[in-house]
Amino acid sequence: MRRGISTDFQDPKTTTTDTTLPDRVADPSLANHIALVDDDGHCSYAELLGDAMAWRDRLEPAKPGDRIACLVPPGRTHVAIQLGIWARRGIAVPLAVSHPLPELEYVLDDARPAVVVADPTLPQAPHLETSARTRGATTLTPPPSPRPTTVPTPNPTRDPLTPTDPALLIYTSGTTGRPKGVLATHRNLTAQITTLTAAWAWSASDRILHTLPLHHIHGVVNALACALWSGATCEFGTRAPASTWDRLASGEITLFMAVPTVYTRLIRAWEAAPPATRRRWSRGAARLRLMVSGSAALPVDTLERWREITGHTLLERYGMTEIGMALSNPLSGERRPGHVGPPLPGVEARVVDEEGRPVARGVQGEIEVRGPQVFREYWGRPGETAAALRDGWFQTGDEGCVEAGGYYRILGRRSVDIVKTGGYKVSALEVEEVYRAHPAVRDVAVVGVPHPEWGEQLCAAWVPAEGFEVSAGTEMRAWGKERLAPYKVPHLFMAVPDLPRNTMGKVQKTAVHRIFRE
Ligand code: MLC
Ligand code: AMP
Repeated sequence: MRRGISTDFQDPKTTTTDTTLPDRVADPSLANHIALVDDDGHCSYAELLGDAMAWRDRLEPAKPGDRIACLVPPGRTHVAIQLGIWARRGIAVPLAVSHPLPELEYVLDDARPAVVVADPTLPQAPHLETSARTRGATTLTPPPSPRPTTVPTPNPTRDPLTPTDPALLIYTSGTTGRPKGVLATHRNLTAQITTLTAAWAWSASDRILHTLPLHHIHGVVNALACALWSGATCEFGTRAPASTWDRLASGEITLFMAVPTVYTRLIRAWEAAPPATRRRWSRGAARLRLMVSGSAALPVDTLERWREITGHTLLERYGMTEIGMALSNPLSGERRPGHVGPPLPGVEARVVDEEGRPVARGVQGEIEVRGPQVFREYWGRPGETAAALRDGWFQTGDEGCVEAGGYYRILGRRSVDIVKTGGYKVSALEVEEVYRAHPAVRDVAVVGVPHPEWGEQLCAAWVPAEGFEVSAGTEMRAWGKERLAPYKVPHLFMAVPDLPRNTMGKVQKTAVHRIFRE
């Protein structure tokens, strides 16, 4: 039985590939270190574990391997629930707090959680609870703040967590329409985390400003899990650019990670600020040790402007929900603009042709990735899991090439129907399917058009149904927001008499692109 904070996790005195994130969090030497900072204050690793053990007990109805869904905003409660789920050997299914009910119900139907935890202050919570109960799940509500003091109690009858236990189910859009659940085991997560903590030299003296959502790996793994693994402090901040700048300039933050859209917004806020504020922000931000960009291509002019403002050359890296991070510019050494660097330690990557044969340096092809960080399966979709892997290599669907020094460059995507907007991946087919149900829509084609802020912006060309008036774009957006995640709703709508088609009758997406670009 373990000393110290909790007996539920293994002693991490020596970290191996079998050490799990909860083991690390339970390291007694961290007990008094600040783990998290959120709107309610800060908590130590001991307090976080106390909360986690209380959640382990509250999640009683769940058995090992059960899915437990969590609709709780980023902060101490969210993290404690995640650790409590793992203490029960359950699978954490983080739900997006920005999603409307139909998106959340889709995840309930697909993941079939045994327990759903919903924060009652969120507008979707009462409806989600009803939907969850209708589907046979138990619903739980976090206690209101301030939290009661929790005393961790060991649970000696519980089976210990094993590295091959499934840990995390993240929903991500794919080429086949509705989102798929990407299942990672604890061993996958350990591999994803340890390659980053080593490559970016995380330590217990780090403090990250965390402004990312917790239903995607950028926020869950790269920012939160790496901080907890390292015994560092994770501070949850707001997305408002001025408050982000103030925290970056505070002198307390050592690390920051964001998608390119956020850097673009921070640059805009800096340019609009008075000279004294600019000087304070720039001076303060220069003191961070590392700033990272990822989840979408970082435009070279954004990288250069950020360098002028803060003195930091953003470290750009490349990853994916299914594989964690695969390629990264170095912490020390050349961070090459427009490139995502060589493979991270422990990750194998290559570029292949249509037949899966590796191509020569400089030649464009599909990027494939192999290694212990690659996910276990698409939840409930064995056929799609098998199709995504070729001889153990995961086919990313991204096009790239390898250049001098082994640095990769991302050149595009195989499918025109995958769009990256503000760092979120969206399936154009899924959006089209939803809009086809609109009574005024006879047909619709959705594309991602290059955009200075969003990277790509979703645009929809639609054919009005006979007898219906053309709805305004704002009405179309409002209709979509009731059914889709906000970032899946096109920003631009254009009514057209017909969609451009080829001789086979297939919609020509490049022609639809042209409509919006022109
Ligand atoms: C919000 N909106 C978006 C959007 N986010 N539209 C398109 N794309 C997006 N990403 C909508 C809002 O609903 C709103 O509509 C309008 O745009 C303006 O919203 P906002 O309030 O200004 O946006 P905000 O809520 O601040 O969100 C912007 C953002 C967010 C950039 C902070 O999109 C975000 O957190 N992105 C990060 C996503 C992420 O973590 N990706 C990682 C995936 S993992 P209206 O009509 O109300 O005005 C991965 C692997 C890897 O990719 O390599 O990391
Ligand atoms: P997701 O499926 O949400 O995990 O998104 C993964 C996708 O984001 C990848 O397949 C890439 O298309 C894209 N991506 C991530 N990082 C980068 C980057 N640095 N440059 C270009 N695209 C990126």
